[in-house]
Amino acid sequence: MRQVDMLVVGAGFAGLRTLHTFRERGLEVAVVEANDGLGGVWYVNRYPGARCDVESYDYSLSFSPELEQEWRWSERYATQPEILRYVDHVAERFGLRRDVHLSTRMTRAEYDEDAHHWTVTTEGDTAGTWSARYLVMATGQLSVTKQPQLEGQDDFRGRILHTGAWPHEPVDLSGQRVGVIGTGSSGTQLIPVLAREVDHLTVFQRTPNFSIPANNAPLSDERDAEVKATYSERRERARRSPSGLGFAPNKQSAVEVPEDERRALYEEQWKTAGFGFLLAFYDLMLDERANDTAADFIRAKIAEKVDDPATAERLMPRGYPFGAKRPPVDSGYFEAFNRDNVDLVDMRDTPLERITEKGIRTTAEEIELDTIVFATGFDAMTGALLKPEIVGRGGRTLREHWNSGPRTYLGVGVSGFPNLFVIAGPGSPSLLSNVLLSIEAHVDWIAGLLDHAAAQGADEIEASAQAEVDWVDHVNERAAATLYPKAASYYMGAEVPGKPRVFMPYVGGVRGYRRTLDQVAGNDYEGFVFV
Ligand code: N01
Repeated sequence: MRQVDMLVVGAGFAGLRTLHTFRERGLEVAVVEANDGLGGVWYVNRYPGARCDVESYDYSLSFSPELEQEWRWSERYATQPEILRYVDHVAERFGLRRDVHLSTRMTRAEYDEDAHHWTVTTEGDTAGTWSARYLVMATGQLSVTKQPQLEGQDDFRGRILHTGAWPHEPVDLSGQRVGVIGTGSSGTQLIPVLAREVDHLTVFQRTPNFSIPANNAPLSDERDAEVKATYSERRERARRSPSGLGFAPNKQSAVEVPEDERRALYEEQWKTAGFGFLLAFYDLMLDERANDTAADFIRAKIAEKVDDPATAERLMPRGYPFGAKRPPVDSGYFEAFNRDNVDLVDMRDTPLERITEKGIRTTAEEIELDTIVFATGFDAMTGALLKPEIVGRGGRTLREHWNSGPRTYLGVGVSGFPNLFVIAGPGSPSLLSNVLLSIEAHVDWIAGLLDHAAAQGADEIEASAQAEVDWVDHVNERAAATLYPKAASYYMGAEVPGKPRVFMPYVGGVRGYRRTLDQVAGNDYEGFVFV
């Protein structure tokens, strides 16, 4: 049995930051990673067009000023290969690789109540058993792909790909007839790029999306110098902002400003803000009338961009508030439908009946395809946490504990599962924030928590049952006061049939959440029990 102080599951940004931080603090840390490379989502989401929709300067690690200064991002929004190069650079620079066990999947973990440690089983290259005082789940929120099991799928003679598990070798789709199922962030990034490459592209849309233009651009040396001269202020602004993206919320209400002023502001945000468009007015996610003004604006933009009025109409989202499903940030998504080689199949009018040998049959026709791409997303937020068997106090599994939805205290600890910590998971701002900033905040806060335990000579840290109940209630109350629950989104667990419908991330914002974390720490980490 291998003994370590801390076993970290996952070698994406969260796992690597955890490894670095706790190794620096003198703990013996090992990371196990199921993939055969570092980078988590950025290692596997290699589809053409994949890029981050948070600005590069903000979607990067902040713990090392030297790292900040030496890395040169090339574009406002970095592509997946560039982010992966950054991950490799970070791993090299801080000597992280030596403690990462690749191609090694954690399958089971059981808490030993007498010894106060976790016994963890792994399969793969470093198969075996581990004993660790602390178990950190840095498994990501979007790492288990949702692979639809459509009727006839095995009959298809062509190739089936998934955006979230894209092959590592080059995929040449030129001259092919390709079908893409799914129009979330992955689909909207992929579609305009594929449209230029393939012979014919058919997009199968189930729910239209409110997509915002990225306005991506290369970063000049002047811009780079400007950001780097005041990087710490930029980071601080991000930490104090609701989303962790640094946008100061507009304190005006969308329904209280005169129409021409509102329109002018939307126009300006449309050209510059990317994801920040959601913060054009403070009440967009609070008041349906306010939200309608943004939704109408976006629908009008779709009408402007798409030449064929019937196609434009089918691409216009209706029936749920803008922002309640995570809005994609695109580069030429709607414009792609103006191409002669791109067709839209609206699955609300003509549902998909089955996959055939030759392609996809809808209720209206059979569409012949060489390749089908599933851009169908992930079992979000809880997928990777519930995949392995995690057995806590009294033999109770995490799956049992979470059978009506995820329950955490502050998104960090779980009652009944001592010394287990989750990074940027359910119950924290997580996917509603700049997740890199949220990851770093969690790692640093857990470091303080462990120091506090050490100062008391405690071997065991556990969220109390009451603290967890109160936090889950608070998470739900905050969500219920917004428009978020009004869409069938993956925030709500709606993406996987049968998954409990509860709102999973914390909508209270990065700034408010940080205040809560500070308060809890200041009150001797109240809500945690130290033994
Ligand atoms: O997945 P999604 P994604 N039959 O769940 C459709 C992050 N991300 O991979 O809406 C037919 O958003 C589904 O339809 P519906 C980002 O956080 C970031 O695109 O359920 N259709 C939807 O259209 C993002 O939000 C970047 O009706 C089916 C699509 O597939 C998250 O990852 C880039 C279906 C799934 O959309 C997930 O994005 C990419 C079925 N059986 C991703 N099942 C950045 O830029 C699903 N759909 C950082």
